[in-house]
Order: sequence, then structure tokens, then C-alpha cells
Amino acid sequence: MRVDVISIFPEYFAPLDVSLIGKARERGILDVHLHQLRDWAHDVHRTVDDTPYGGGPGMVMKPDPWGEAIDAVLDADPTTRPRIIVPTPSGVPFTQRLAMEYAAEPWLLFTPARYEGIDSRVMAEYGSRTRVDEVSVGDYVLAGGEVAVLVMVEAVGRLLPGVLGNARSAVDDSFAPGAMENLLEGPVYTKPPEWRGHEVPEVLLSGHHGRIARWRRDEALRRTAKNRGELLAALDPESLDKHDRKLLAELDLPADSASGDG
Ligand code: 6GU
Repeated sequence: MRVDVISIFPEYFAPLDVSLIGKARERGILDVHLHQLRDWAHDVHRTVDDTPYGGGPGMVMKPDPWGEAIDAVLDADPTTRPRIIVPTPSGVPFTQRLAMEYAAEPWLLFTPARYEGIDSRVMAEYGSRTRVDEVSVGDYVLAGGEVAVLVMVEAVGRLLPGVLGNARSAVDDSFAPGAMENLLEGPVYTKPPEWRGHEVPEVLLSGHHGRIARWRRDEALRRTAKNRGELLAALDPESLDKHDRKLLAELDLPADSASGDG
């Protein structure tokens, strides 16, 4: 997969040299190209922002540098078009589903902004030629989209074939479609069996795969109920067996969160 990022802080992306994503790049699975937006700002100050039409606080990123920068990236391979991802707190939520969708694309172009965002005509211009997604990584406001790009590249990159070893696949991630969809993963333990007086749950040492699977599901249900009541409420009742329902009935849940219909 090719990934391009245009930013006034390309140095923000140094973490992409490290760890899982760094390895994926060394192995040629991920081909990252970083671009300095100011290379396409031609005045002496290399200005990329200006005051907003209609007034109000802050500054807006000018369309001209973005247009020239995006054109230059598109020209790098005229045979393909990248999916353009514009990070913004007013975008659609970035989810595991969207990460999987992006992982199936040959080419992504991220355009993280500073200030109050990019002049909207830029999104209109490229939206008529390729897919342009405005995407948010959560309900809080960052100083700029760079960290959001790091979040998305890591979430997408680990899904690319060959990035995670056979030993650890992404199929049982929390939020991945499948049997445990929308259940959080429960607690995990490793050696030693006792640490500072805390013991590893006996069932995990039992070697009894059926009991271990049941215990893990119980813990997943408990943790989801405790931390993410809205995920529990959204579970398909058909996905809950008799044991699940008994466990949930025994938890002290708000009235509307355990029935699955509410
Ligand atoms: Cl994508 N950008 C900024 N600046 N803030 C955010 C965000 C993105 N997602 C959540 N908050």
C-alpha cells in the first residue's frame, strides 16, 4: 500500500519509522511518502493560512498550496487515484470497520490540517475526482490532524497482509467483525502464576479449552458492561446464549443496557 501525507509538520511522522509500521516499511508492505505543504506556498513567508470569510476566531488553510500539493501527489501515479482522508473533528468517526476498508485500498492520501481546517473548496474539488473522507478519531479536539494520521496509519497498517505474524492475527480484535464483534477483550495474564499476592485465575491454568473460552467470554461481557454500556445495549440478542443472559442478569446494570433492544 502507498500512503502519502501532506503536512506543515512532516517531522511529526518520525514514529512511522519505528516498531510494527517501521518493519512493514522496511519489508516494502507499506510505502510512505511525506510532503511539506509549504513547498507549494510561494510567497517569501511560505504562507499557508489566512483569516476566515465571515469572521470568527482562528485561521483557515488557503486552498492554493493544498491544491498544488495534492495535484503533485496525484501526478506521482496517474494510473491510480488515492482515497483522500481529511482528518477533522467534524468528520465521520474512524472505526475498525473504516480501518479495514482503508486496508483494502492501494493508495491513501492524508491531508492533516492545523488552525481551523482547510478551505472547504479543496474537498469539493477533489471530491468530484476521487473519494474524499472527512474523518475524526474521537470526540475531543487535537491541535492538528497529524496525531490522527498516526492513529489511522497504525490501525490500517497492522491489517495489511504480512504485517502481523501468523501467531497474532487481527481476526479476534475488539471491534473486528465476527463472533465477538462489539465485545471488549477481557484481562490477560502471563507468568509467574502469582505476583505480589495476586493469582492468575485458576481456569487459565487448567488446560480446559472449553472452560477457558467460556471464562473469556464472561470477562468480555463483564468488561463491556462496565466500560461501554452503549456497546452492550447494541448487541444483537441473537448473539447471546442462555449463559450470557444469566451472567448479564446477575450484573448490576442500568435498566436499559442488558436487554439488547435498547
Ligand atoms: Cl482528525 N483532528 C483534530 N484536529 N482533532 C480531532 C480529530 C482530528 N479527531 C478528533 N479530534
